[in-house]
Amino acid sequence: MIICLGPVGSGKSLLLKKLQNYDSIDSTTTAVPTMGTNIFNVKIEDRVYEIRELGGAMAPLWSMYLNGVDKVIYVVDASNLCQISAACVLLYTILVNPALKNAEFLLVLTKMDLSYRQMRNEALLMLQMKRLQKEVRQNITIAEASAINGEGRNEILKWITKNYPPAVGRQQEKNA
Ligand SMILES: Nc1nc2c(ncn2[C@@H]2O[C@H](COP(=O)(O)OP(=O)(O)O)[C@@H](O)[C@H]2O)c(=O)[nH]1
Ligand SMILES: [Mg+2]
Repeated sequence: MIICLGPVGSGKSLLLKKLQNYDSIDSTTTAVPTMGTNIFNVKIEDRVYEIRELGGAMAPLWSMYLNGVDKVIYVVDASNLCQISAACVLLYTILVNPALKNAEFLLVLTKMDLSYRQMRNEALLMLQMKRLQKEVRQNITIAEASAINGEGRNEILKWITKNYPPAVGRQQEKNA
């Protein structure tokens, strides 16, 4: 299974919507905060991948959903450096969770349309990525994205499909 998590308002829902459908989002789209979990079925080359979003507000309960997870998409708002240290703590707590010791991680710096390149480096520094990558055994890939202009979309889709058996035949669910 693939899960997507990150702090409240970091941009998970909008990013997953953008992965589902390139044309569905523009600057007029508004999002409703996720209270529980959302399932997004993302179709990539005729295969459907199920991605479960865990709302940031339920971070204390995340560990209940980690069994059987192969891939983790961790979303950080790159335009909001004030949120970064909280994002770092949450990321660390899931990286050290035994259920995820063999999982692959994708760290997505999103809202790059509001950010600028230097802030990306700043964000990675504040997340202590260099140190984390040395301390944990999982492989962490880093991507930059924007749900508004579609930046990073292809890279993320490629990461999802890499070495991954698809969840075929599942019923397409409607996402709120
Ligand atoms: N400019 C910009 N705004 C974004 C982007 N992604 C999300 N947002 C906005 O950030 C807010 C929170 O997004 P949402 O996807 O609901 O966050 P979630 O709580 O992580 O699911 C919403 O107002 C979105 O419109 C992005 O890539 N660019
Ligand atoms: Mg959400």
